[in-house]
Amino acid sequence: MSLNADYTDRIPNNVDLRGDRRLQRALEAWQPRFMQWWRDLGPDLIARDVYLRTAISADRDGWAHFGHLPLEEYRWGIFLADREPDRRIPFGEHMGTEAWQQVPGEYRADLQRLLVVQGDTEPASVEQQRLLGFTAPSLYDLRNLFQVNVEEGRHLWAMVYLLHAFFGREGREQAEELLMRHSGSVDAPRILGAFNEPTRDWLAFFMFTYFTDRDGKFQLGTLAESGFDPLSRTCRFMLREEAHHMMVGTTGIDRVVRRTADLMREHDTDDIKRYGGIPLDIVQRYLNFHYSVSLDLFGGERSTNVANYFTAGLKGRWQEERRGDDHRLTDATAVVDVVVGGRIEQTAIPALTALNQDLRSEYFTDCNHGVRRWNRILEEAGVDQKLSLPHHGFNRRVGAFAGSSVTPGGALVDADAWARQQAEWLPTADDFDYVHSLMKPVFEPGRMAAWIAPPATGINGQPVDYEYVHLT
Ligand code: BYC
Ligand code: FE
Ligand code: FE
Repeated sequence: MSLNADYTDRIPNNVDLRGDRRLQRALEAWQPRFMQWWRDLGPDLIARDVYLRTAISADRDGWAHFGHLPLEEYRWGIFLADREPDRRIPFGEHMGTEAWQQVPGEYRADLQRLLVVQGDTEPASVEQQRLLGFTAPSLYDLRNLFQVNVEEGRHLWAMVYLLHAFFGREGREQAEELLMRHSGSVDAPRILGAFNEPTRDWLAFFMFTYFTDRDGKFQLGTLAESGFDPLSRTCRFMLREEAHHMMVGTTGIDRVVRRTADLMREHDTDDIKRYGGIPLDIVQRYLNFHYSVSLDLFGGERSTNVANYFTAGLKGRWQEERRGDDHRLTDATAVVDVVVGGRIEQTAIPALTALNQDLRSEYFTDCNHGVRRWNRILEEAGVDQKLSLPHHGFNRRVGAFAGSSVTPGGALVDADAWARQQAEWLPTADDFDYVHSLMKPVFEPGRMAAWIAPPATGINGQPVDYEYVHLT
């Protein structure tokens, strides 16, 4: 086998790496650093092998391959969705012109910034989740955690490829720095707030994959519209992997809620701690936290950054092509919230500067589907209580509500009132301690921890009691 073929085997790809030796060498130099980072800050629990899905090609049916392998042998590759012939820029001032295959000089800095922010979140989430393996509630869940982790690692590869291939020396430097910032680090934290919060336990993990990975889904959706075609194609492929992360979050919370509801009904009480379940008010507080920090990921409701990205054709709207307007928005206005004189009011601003809110409202609608699912589970179990999303002003650090105290119901209150009631709304030290006390590993095939119901189905048609992970 020639050296070339051997090398392209090491970085599976559909971007013809062999045809670009400089790029190949640059990525070859980055690969061992990635592996070092994975060993240092990736999953701490080392399993013998894990039943993983690996991306092996980008075509519609054949892209995923399942099999047991050690995590370190996962083949992190570079995959772009197929190129659409004659693709046109679907929005902004260049709308209708041919999509770019190279970076337009005037947008270089903005594009690089978007790639770096996107790329920064991927390894951050792996760092946040590194200890969870030790307390997995089942082998099925352990496998899903690892699957999410390797795919977030691949998403880092996706952004590093674009930085290396299109941004020269600066891009390579940025790719290095993606491995040097760390989640929660005091000196070199990750860029966005939510990615510096610890993911302490499995309830937090399910909330994170439901709410924070879902921000990923929506941000990737806007970048999939990008006029910069390689970015668009990369994101289209990433979105297919993201669907699994959504599934892990949605069904994870389903299962917690189901178990909680069953215990409440069986023992006819809300106080299910003594039966080893997670009380619904704790679930609600976790939900309040993860939803609100995820809303911060959309940026401010009024942003010239997002207006510039849109006008330039770099970042579109969710499902841009389905929008019935002119896709330029130069004269349109939109209504956003402002806090003035102790009241929440609405004000009209240019629609372009309100695009973060536009995306956030798409996200809100999607998040609500989950809440409705969980409430149906409660209802079917004969439990009256319901879960709900807190008001979008609740617990915000970014945007119109930063610096204000807003209750989950949407009332503006003073800082004292907030401080008095915060323990009802956000997880308390006691909540963390209690949930932590439940986090005992269950590593016997098919068995589940007592705080969570079994999943309805296994992975890839395998039974729930399949040996998804061999530990030793
Ligand atoms: N924390 O103009 P503004 C994922 C900064 S998740 C800290 O209102 P803009 C994943 C902002 O950078 C998806 N800083 O915001 C999920 C700006 O700084 P500069 C990740 C923040 O720029 C789970 C300033 O505040 N992808 O993939 O319109 C597991 C003013 O901001 C925050 C993306 O985010 C914050 N939360 O929008 C694994 C897509 N929010 O420029 C993976 C790429 C804002 O003044 N990023 N700031 O220095 C973007 O499109 C935009 O940068 C943002 C912010 C949507 C993040
Ligand atoms: Fe990702
Ligand atoms: Fe994800």
